[in-house]
Amino acid sequence: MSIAIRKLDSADAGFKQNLSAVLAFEASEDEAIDRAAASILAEVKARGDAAVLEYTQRFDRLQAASVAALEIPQAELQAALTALPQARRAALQTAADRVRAYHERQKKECGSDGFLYREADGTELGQKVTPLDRVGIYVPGGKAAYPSSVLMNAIPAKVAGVQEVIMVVPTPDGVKNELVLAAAAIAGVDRVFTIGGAQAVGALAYGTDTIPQVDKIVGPGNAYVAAAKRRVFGTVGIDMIAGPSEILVICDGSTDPDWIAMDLFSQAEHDELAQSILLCPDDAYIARVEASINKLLDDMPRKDVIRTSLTDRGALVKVRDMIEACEIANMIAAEHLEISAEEPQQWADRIRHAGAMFLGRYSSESLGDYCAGPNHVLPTSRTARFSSPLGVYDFQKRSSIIRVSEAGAQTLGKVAAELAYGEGLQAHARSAELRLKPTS
Ligand code: HSO
Ligand code: ZN
Repeated sequence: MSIAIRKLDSADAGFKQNLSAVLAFEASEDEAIDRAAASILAEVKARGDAAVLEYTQRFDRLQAASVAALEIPQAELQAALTALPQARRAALQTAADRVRAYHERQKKECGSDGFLYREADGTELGQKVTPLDRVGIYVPGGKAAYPSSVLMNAIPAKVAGVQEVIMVVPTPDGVKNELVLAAAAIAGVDRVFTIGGAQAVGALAYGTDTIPQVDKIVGPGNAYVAAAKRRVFGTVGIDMIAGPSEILVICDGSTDPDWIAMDLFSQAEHDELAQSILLCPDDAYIARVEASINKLLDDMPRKDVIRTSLTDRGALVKVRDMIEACEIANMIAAEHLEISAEEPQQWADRIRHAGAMFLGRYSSESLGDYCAGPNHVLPTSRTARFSSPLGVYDFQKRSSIIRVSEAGAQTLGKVAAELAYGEGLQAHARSAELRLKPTS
């Protein structure tokens, strides 16, 4: 059965509206889910461990005498790593090493040591960068349990200097995902608890007798987890709320169409709501990609997910030329952008909005998902217009440094007092003026 993937042409009247309709995605904010998350959070806040135990029993059918019994000891994490087949363990290690190396470079290049400078009168001003003390990583259970995401969330935290990384992972019926545990061991996660859902978010946000309170919670989860994260924001920091995965491919028609078809599949297979779009100036090439899609789909174990995703949210778009492709790509601001072209750099120079750019035909998006090195936690749903990949900087914060000299207090004191009187704030003005030397 051939697949009914939508075809658009930028030369058609109504193209803009049609493209907007394809892109439209409203994260469903279900009120019932939000209410349920709120009540779970309130219970965990009030009753701590006891509530966590009850919800874990109710939702995950996992019974334990105490929350402490739901912690996986480090020895068990290490054992999961040792028990992996050799090739899988080596791949996990290589991925972790490369992700760590990239994020160490990010720490160095993004000026994590802060700065300090001195003005002529001796006043010193600066910025000090410090890591967060303790971070919680939510790892989903079930179909979205990705060991690679454990690496992508935990490694930048550790590189940033976070002292304690606490991972929570729902473990329905007590069935553990050994690869997730092995990834936690390799990434240097400090503590792992087999809890999940809004109750785990609450435990991390408020702390319980057993689970320490964290400063920030990162990592994707289901709708309850997302609702809970939104609600605890302010008590703790949170990362972005991730939407379905997206890939946008710009191709000049020079890449094997099978490669492009499979790249489109690679994100489509995540989720029925995932989005895969091709932009190409060559009609005949688009037809070849479509033929590849139809040829390759049947062999994919996740073909049903891929078919739904491509039919509901995918598109093959004929553009005027590569320049127009770049303009459309900026509008879409995709999570992943592949520029599969002979001379990708000239097109990459035109891109301003994309979570991650994959340049040249050998840079398949899937390499970025696992082991190229950059983070695979990326802004989705057009948020690449204003946000960035998860990085070391998400686990750091900055403090301003102000060290005013005696001479500086004279000049700044007059300026501050003047403005303070303007705001009607006498104590501010007097505080500055008390430091002024009497003029003789
Ligand atoms: N592409 C996903 C990450 C992932 N892929 C994990 C495979 N495993 C994020 O957009
Ligand atoms: Zn992926």
